[in-house]
Amino acid sequence: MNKTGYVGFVGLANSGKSTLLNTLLGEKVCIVSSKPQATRRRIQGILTTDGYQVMIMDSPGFLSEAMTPLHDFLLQEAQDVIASVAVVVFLVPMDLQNKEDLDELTSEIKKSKKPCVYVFTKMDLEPTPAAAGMMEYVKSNELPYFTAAEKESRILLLRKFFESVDPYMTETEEFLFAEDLFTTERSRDLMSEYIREGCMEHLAKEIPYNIAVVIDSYKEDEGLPKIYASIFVNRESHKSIVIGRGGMMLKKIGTYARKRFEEMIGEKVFLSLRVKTKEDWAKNKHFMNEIGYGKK
Ligand SMILES: Nc1nc2c(ncn2[C@@H]2O[C@H](COP(=O)(O)OP(=O)(O)OP(=O)(O)O)[C@@H](O)[C@H]2O)c(=O)[nH]1
Ligand SMILES: [Mg+2]
Repeated sequence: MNKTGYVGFVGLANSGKSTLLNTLLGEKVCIVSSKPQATRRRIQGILTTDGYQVMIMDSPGFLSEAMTPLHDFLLQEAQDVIASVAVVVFLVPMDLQNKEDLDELTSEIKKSKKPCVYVFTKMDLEPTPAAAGMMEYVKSNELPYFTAAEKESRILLLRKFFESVDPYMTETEEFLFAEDLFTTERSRDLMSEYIREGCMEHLAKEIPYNIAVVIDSYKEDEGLPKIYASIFVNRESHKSIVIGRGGMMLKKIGTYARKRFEEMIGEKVFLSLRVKTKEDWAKNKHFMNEIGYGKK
Protein backbone atom coordinates (compact mmCIF):
# COMPACT_ATOMS: atom_id res chain seq x y z
CA MET A 1 0.00 0.00 0.00
CA ASN A 2 1.21 3.52 -0.82
CA LYS A 3 1.46 6.28 1.75
CA THR A 4 0.79 9.98 1.51
CA GLY A 5 0.57 13.14 3.59
CA TYR A 6 1.58 16.74 4.16
CA VAL A 7 4.85 17.80 5.78
CA GLY A 8 5.84 21.37 6.71
CA PHE A 9 9.41 22.66 6.88
CA VAL A 10 9.87 25.37 9.50
CA GLY A 11 12.83 27.05 11.14
CA LEU A 12 14.62 30.35 11.48
CA ALA A 13 15.72 32.21 8.35
CA ASN A 14 18.84 30.72 6.77
CA SER A 15 18.46 27.33 8.48
CA GLY A 16 18.53 25.46 5.14
CA LYS A 17 14.81 24.70 4.62
CA SER A 18 14.71 25.51 0.93
CA THR A 19 18.05 23.79 0.30
CA LEU A 20 16.82 20.57 1.91
CA LEU A 21 13.55 20.65 0.00
CA ASN A 22 15.38 21.12 -3.31
CA THR A 23 17.76 18.25 -2.49
CA LEU A 24 14.91 15.89 -1.59
CA LEU A 25 13.00 16.83 -4.76
CA GLY A 26 16.11 16.68 -6.93
CA GLU A 27 14.87 19.93 -8.51
CA LYS A 28 15.58 23.58 -7.76
CA VAL A 29 12.02 24.61 -6.96
CA CYS A 30 12.80 26.93 -4.06
CA ILE A 31 15.13 29.87 -4.13
CA VAL A 32 18.14 29.74 -1.83
CA SER A 33 20.36 32.54 -0.59
CA SER A 34 23.01 33.21 2.03
CA LYS A 35 20.95 36.32 2.81
CA PRO A 36 18.09 35.62 5.26
CA GLN A 37 14.40 35.82 4.31
CA ALA A 38 14.89 34.35 0.86
CA THR A 39 11.56 32.52 1.06
CA ARG A 40 8.57 34.85 1.27
CA ARG A 41 5.60 32.53 0.91
CA ARG A 42 4.83 28.85 1.27
CA ILE A 43 6.02 26.77 -1.67
CA GLN A 44 4.72 23.24 -2.18
CA GLY A 45 7.03 20.51 -3.42
CA ILE A 46 5.78 17.00 -4.23
CA LEU A 47 8.01 14.04 -3.58
CA THR A 48 6.78 10.82 -5.20
CA THR A 49 9.06 7.82 -4.81
CA ASP A 50 9.49 4.50 -2.96
CA GLY A 51 5.74 4.07 -2.41
CA TYR A 52 5.27 7.56 -0.96
CA GLN A 53 3.76 10.79 -2.21
CA VAL A 54 4.68 13.46 0.30
CA MET A 55 3.63 17.06 -0.15
CA ILE A 56 6.31 19.22 1.47
CA MET A 57 5.56 22.86 2.26
CA ASP A 58 8.53 25.19 2.53
CA SER A 59 7.90 28.27 4.66
CA PRO A 60 9.52 31.66 5.29
CA GLY A 61 12.05 31.83 8.14
CA PHE A 62 10.13 32.22 11.40
CA LEU A 63 10.08 35.74 12.84
CA SER A 64 9.38 36.40 16.51
CA GLU A 65 8.68 40.05 15.87
CA ALA A 66 6.78 41.33 12.84
CA MET A 67 7.68 44.98 12.23
CA THR A 68 5.98 45.59 8.87
CA PRO A 69 2.94 44.20 7.03
CA LEU A 70 5.44 42.19 4.94
CA HIS A 71 6.78 40.58 8.14
CA ASP A 72 3.17 39.91 9.21
CA PHE A 73 2.69 38.05 5.96
CA LEU A 74 5.90 36.00 6.36
CA LEU A 75 4.88 35.01 9.87
CA GLN A 76 1.34 34.19 8.79
CA GLU A 77 2.64 31.96 6.01
CA ALA A 78 4.82 30.01 8.46
CA GLN A 79 1.90 29.68 10.90
CA ASP A 80 -0.41 28.51 8.13
CA VAL A 81 2.11 25.86 7.09
CA ILE A 82 2.19 24.52 10.66
CA ALA A 83 -1.61 24.48 10.75
CA SER A 84 -2.03 22.67 7.44
CA VAL A 85 0.36 19.72 7.71
CA ALA A 86 0.32 16.28 9.38
CA VAL A 87 3.85 16.66 10.73
CA VAL A 88 6.16 19.62 11.27
CA VAL A 89 9.83 19.26 10.36
CA PHE A 90 11.84 21.75 12.44
CA LEU A 91 15.25 22.63 11.01
CA VAL A 92 18.03 23.59 13.41
CA PRO A 93 21.35 24.55 11.76
CA MET A 94 24.78 23.90 13.22
CA ASP A 95 25.50 27.65 13.03
CA LEU A 96 22.53 28.51 15.32
CA GLN A 97 23.46 31.60 17.34
CA ASN A 98 21.01 31.58 20.26
CA LYS A 99 18.89 28.73 21.52
CA GLU A 100 16.33 31.27 22.76
CA ASP A 101 15.69 32.36 19.18
CA LEU A 102 13.81 29.07 18.75
CA ASP A 103 11.49 29.62 21.73
CA GLU A 104 8.65 31.33 19.85
CA LEU A 105 8.63 28.74 17.11
CA THR A 106 8.79 25.88 19.61
CA SER A 107 5.79 27.24 21.47
CA GLU A 108 3.92 27.80 18.19
CA ILE A 109 4.43 24.12 17.28
CA LYS A 110 3.39 23.02 20.79
CA LYS A 111 0.26 25.15 20.54
CA SER A 112 -0.63 23.49 17.23
CA LYS A 113 -0.34 20.02 18.86
CA LYS A 114 1.27 18.79 15.65
CA PRO A 115 3.92 16.08 15.86
CA CYS A 116 7.43 17.44 15.27
CA VAL A 117 10.57 15.92 13.80
CA TYR A 118 13.86 17.83 14.21
CA VAL A 119 16.46 18.05 11.47
CA PHE A 120 19.96 19.17 12.33
CA THR A 121 21.23 20.90 9.20
CA LYS A 122 24.59 22.17 7.98
CA MET A 123 26.25 19.15 9.58
CA ASP A 124 29.46 20.00 7.70
CA LEU A 125 29.89 22.99 10.06
CA GLU A 126 31.32 22.90 13.58
CA PRO A 127 28.26 23.17 15.91
CA THR A 128 27.94 26.39 17.91
CA PRO A 129 27.26 25.97 21.66
CA ALA A 130 23.60 26.80 20.94
CA ALA A 131 23.33 24.09 18.26
CA ALA A 132 25.10 21.56 20.48
CA GLY A 133 22.68 22.47 23.29
CA MET A 134 19.68 21.83 21.03
CA MET A 135 21.08 18.46 19.96
CA GLU A 136 21.59 17.52 23.58
CA TYR A 137 18.01 18.55 24.40
CA VAL A 138 16.50 16.56 21.51
CA LYS A 139 18.57 13.45 22.23
CA SER A 140 18.01 13.46 25.99
CA ASN A 141 14.25 13.82 25.50
CA GLU A 142 14.29 11.08 22.86
CA LEU A 143 12.58 13.33 20.35
CA PRO A 144 12.61 12.15 16.72
CA TYR A 145 15.36 13.69 14.58
CA PHE A 146 17.69 13.19 11.65
CA THR A 147 20.73 15.03 10.35
CA ALA A 148 21.40 16.65 6.98
CA ALA A 149 24.18 18.35 5.05
CA GLU A 150 23.90 20.06 1.71
CA LYS A 151 26.54 17.82 0.15
CA GLU A 152 25.06 14.58 1.46
CA SER A 153 23.76 12.01 -1.03
CA ARG A 154 20.14 12.43 -2.03
CA ILE A 155 19.42 8.73 -1.57
CA LEU A 156 20.61 8.80 2.01
CA LEU A 157 18.62 11.96 2.77
CA LEU A 158 15.49 10.47 1.21
CA ARG A 159 15.84 7.38 3.38
CA LYS A 160 16.26 9.39 6.59
CA PHE A 161 13.38 11.68 5.62
CA PHE A 162 10.89 8.91 4.78
CA GLU A 163 11.81 6.96 7.92
CA SER A 164 11.15 10.03 10.05
CA VAL A 165 7.84 11.12 8.54
CA ASP A 166 6.45 7.62 7.85
CA PRO A 167 4.52 7.33 11.15
CA TYR A 168 2.48 10.42 10.23
CA MET A 169 1.57 9.43 6.67
CA THR A 170 -1.70 7.73 5.74
CA GLU A 171 -2.26 4.75 3.49
CA THR A 172 -3.76 5.43 0.10
CA GLU A 173 -4.86 3.49 -2.97
CA GLU A 174 -4.19 6.35 -5.31
CA PHE A 175 -1.96 9.41 -5.26
CA LEU A 176 -3.44 12.88 -5.53
CA PHE A 177 -0.85 14.19 -8.01
CA ALA A 178 0.77 12.76 -11.15
CA GLU A 179 3.98 10.95 -10.23
CA ASP A 180 6.22 13.21 -12.33
CA LEU A 181 4.87 16.47 -10.86
CA PHE A 182 7.35 17.94 -8.35
CA THR A 183 5.58 21.18 -7.51
CA THR A 184 2.16 22.78 -7.78
CA GLU A 185 3.74 26.20 -8.33
CA ARG A 186 2.80 27.79 -11.64
CA SER A 187 5.63 28.43 -14.12
CA ARG A 188 5.08 32.18 -13.94
CA ASP A 189 5.38 32.13 -10.13
CA LEU A 190 8.61 30.13 -10.33
CA MET A 191 10.00 32.70 -12.77
CA SER A 192 9.12 35.53 -10.42
CA GLU A 193 10.96 33.72 -7.60
CA TYR A 194 14.03 33.16 -9.80
CA ILE A 195 14.13 36.88 -10.63
CA ARG A 196 14.07 37.63 -6.91
CA GLU A 197 16.83 35.07 -6.39
CA GLY A 198 18.86 36.86 -9.09
CA CYS A 199 18.35 40.09 -7.13
CA MET A 200 19.48 38.44 -3.88
CA GLU A 201 22.52 37.05 -5.65
CA HIS A 202 23.65 40.28 -7.32
CA LEU A 203 22.42 43.17 -5.17
CA ALA A 204 23.99 44.24 -1.89
CA LYS A 205 22.84 45.55 1.48
CA GLU A 206 19.16 46.07 2.13
CA ILE A 207 18.12 46.35 -1.53
CA PRO A 208 17.14 42.69 -2.15
CA TYR A 209 14.90 42.74 0.95
CA ASN A 210 12.99 45.65 -0.53
CA ILE A 211 12.32 44.10 -3.88
CA ALA A 212 9.10 42.58 -5.16
CA VAL A 213 8.66 40.96 -8.54
CA VAL A 214 5.50 40.90 -10.62
CA ILE A 215 5.02 38.94 -13.84
CA ASP A 216 3.14 41.33 -16.14
CA SER A 217 2.58 38.86 -18.91
CA TYR A 218 3.47 35.27 -19.73
CA LYS A 219 2.58 34.20 -23.25
CA GLU A 220 3.63 31.45 -25.57
CA ASP A 221 4.55 32.74 -29.00
CA GLU A 222 5.09 29.89 -31.47
CA GLY A 223 6.26 27.66 -28.63
CA LEU A 224 8.68 30.23 -27.19
CA PRO A 225 7.48 31.48 -23.80
CA LYS A 226 7.68 35.29 -23.69
CA ILE A 227 7.76 36.73 -20.21
CA TYR A 228 7.51 40.39 -19.23
CA ALA A 229 8.18 41.19 -15.57
CA SER A 230 8.57 44.21 -13.31
CA ILE A 231 10.98 44.54 -10.40
CA PHE A 232 9.58 46.91 -7.78
CA VAL A 233 11.95 48.84 -5.52
CA ASN A 234 10.69 50.81 -2.53
CA ARG A 235 12.70 53.96 -3.15
CA GLU A 236 13.42 55.93 -6.32
CA SER A 237 17.15 56.00 -5.44
CA HIS A 238 17.33 52.18 -5.61
CA LYS A 239 16.08 52.11 -9.17
CA SER A 240 19.37 53.14 -10.77
CA ILE A 241 21.25 50.59 -8.62
CA VAL A 242 19.05 47.76 -9.85
CA ILE A 243 19.40 48.93 -13.45
CA GLY A 244 23.15 49.49 -13.09
CA ARG A 245 25.53 51.36 -15.35
CA GLY A 246 24.34 50.98 -18.92
CA GLY A 247 21.72 48.48 -17.70
CA MET A 248 24.42 45.95 -16.75
CA MET A 249 22.96 44.95 -13.37
CA LEU A 250 19.48 44.37 -14.76
CA LYS A 251 21.00 42.30 -17.54
CA LYS A 252 22.88 40.14 -15.00
CA ILE A 253 19.70 39.59 -12.96
CA GLY A 254 17.70 38.76 -16.09
CA THR A 255 20.29 36.32 -17.43
CA TYR A 256 20.50 34.59 -14.05
CA ALA A 257 16.72 34.15 -13.81
CA ARG A 258 16.29 33.14 -17.44
CA LYS A 259 18.99 30.47 -17.27
CA ARG A 260 17.57 29.07 -14.07
CA PHE A 261 14.09 28.93 -15.61
CA GLU A 262 15.36 27.38 -18.85
CA GLU A 263 17.10 24.65 -16.84
CA MET A 264 13.83 23.95 -15.07
CA ILE A 265 11.57 23.75 -18.12
CA GLY A 266 14.18 22.47 -20.56
CA GLU A 267 13.53 25.04 -23.28
CA LYS A 268 14.52 28.57 -24.27
CA VAL A 269 12.47 31.53 -23.06
CA PHE A 270 12.41 35.27 -23.71
CA LEU A 271 12.52 37.47 -20.60
CA SER A 272 12.16 41.23 -20.44
CA LEU A 273 12.57 43.10 -17.14
CA ARG A 274 11.59 46.62 -16.09
CA VAL A 275 12.32 48.38 -12.83
CA LYS A 276 9.60 50.43 -11.13
CA THR A 277 9.33 52.34 -7.88
CA LYS A 278 6.55 51.76 -5.36
CA GLU A 279 7.42 53.85 -2.31
CA ASP A 280 7.42 51.80 0.91
CA TRP A 281 5.52 48.94 -0.71
CA ALA A 282 6.21 46.60 2.24
CA LYS A 283 3.93 48.80 4.35
CA ASN A 284 1.23 48.97 1.70
CA LYS A 285 -1.28 46.17 2.31
CA HIS A 286 -3.26 46.93 -0.82
CA PHE A 287 -0.20 46.62 -3.06
CA MET A 288 0.95 43.48 -1.26
CA ASN A 289 -2.44 41.88 -1.85
CA GLU A 290 -2.17 42.75 -5.52
CA ILE A 291 1.20 41.03 -5.87
CA GLY A 292 0.21 37.91 -3.93
CA TYR A 293 1.58 38.74 -0.48
CA GLY A 294 -1.85 38.78 1.09
CA LYS A 295 -4.44 36.60 2.76
CA LYS A 296 -5.24 33.49 0.73
N1 LIG B 1 27.57 24.90 5.03
C1 LIG B 1 26.32 24.61 4.70
N2 LIG B 1 25.50 25.59 4.21
C2 LIG B 1 24.23 25.26 3.90
C3 LIG B 1 23.71 23.95 4.07
N3 LIG B 1 22.40 23.95 3.69
C4 LIG B 1 22.13 25.23 3.29
N4 LIG B 1 23.23 26.01 3.40
C5 LIG B 1 23.34 27.43 3.04
O1 LIG B 1 22.60 28.20 3.95
C6 LIG B 1 22.03 29.36 3.30
C7 LIG B 1 20.54 29.42 3.55
O2 LIG B 1 19.91 28.31 2.91
P1 LIG B 1 18.36 28.33 2.55
O3 LIG B 1 18.02 26.97 2.08
O4 LIG B 1 18.04 29.49 1.65
O5 LIG B 1 17.74 28.59 3.99
P2 LIG B 1 16.20 28.85 4.38
O6 LIG B 1 15.99 28.22 5.70
O7 LIG B 1 15.31 28.41 3.29
O8 LIG B 1 16.19 30.43 4.54
P3 LIG B 1 14.92 31.46 4.43
O9 LIG B 1 14.19 31.17 3.16
O10 LIG B 1 15.59 32.79 4.40
O11 LIG B 1 14.09 31.25 5.66
C8 LIG B 1 22.42 29.23 1.81
O12 LIG B 1 23.55 30.01 1.58
C9 LIG B 1 22.73 27.75 1.68
O13 LIG B 1 23.63 27.48 0.62
C10 LIG B 1 24.60 22.92 4.57
O14 LIG B 1 24.25 21.75 4.74
N5 LIG B 1 25.86 23.32 4.86
MG1 LIG C 1 13.94 29.44 2.19
